Amino acid sequence: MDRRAFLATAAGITSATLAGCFARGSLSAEEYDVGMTSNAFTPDHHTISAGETVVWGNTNSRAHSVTAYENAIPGGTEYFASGGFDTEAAARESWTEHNGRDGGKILTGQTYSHTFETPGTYSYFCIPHEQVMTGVIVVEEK
Ligand SMILES: [Cu+2]
Repeated sequence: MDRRAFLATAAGITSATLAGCFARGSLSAEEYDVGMTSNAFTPDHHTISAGETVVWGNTNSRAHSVTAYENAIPGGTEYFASGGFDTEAAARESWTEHNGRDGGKILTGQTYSHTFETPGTYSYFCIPHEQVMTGVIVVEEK
C-alpha cells in the first residue's frame, strides 16, 4: 500500500485498539492487505512493489502468526516474523515453550506489518496452522 494508505492504517489501528474494549477490535477491510480466516491467509499470494508495506490483519477468532520461512526469502534480506523474532527457530521455540501463548501470536483484530525493500519471493506460514496456512509475498521492482 502507498504511504497515505499506510498512515490511514496506522490511525485505524489506534482507533481499533480503543474500540477494542467494546467491539473486540474488529477490522475493516481498509485496515489490512492480507486477512486471516480460521485457516488461511487471504489472499495467500499478494504482490507489491519494493519499498511497500504489507499489513496483515487477523479477522478471525483464532490466533495466528505471520512467520517467514527462513530458507524461502531472498538471500541477505532481513528475517521477518510477528513478535519480532530474528530467526524462524526462535519463533517456533517461543510458541512451543509458552504453549501457544507467544510465538508472535496475532490476536483477533490485531495487525502486523512488514516493509519489503528487496524484490523477490517471500514465503511465510502460521505456526499453529502450518499444515494448511501458508502465504507468499511477491515483491516486484519499483
Ligand atoms: Cu493460523
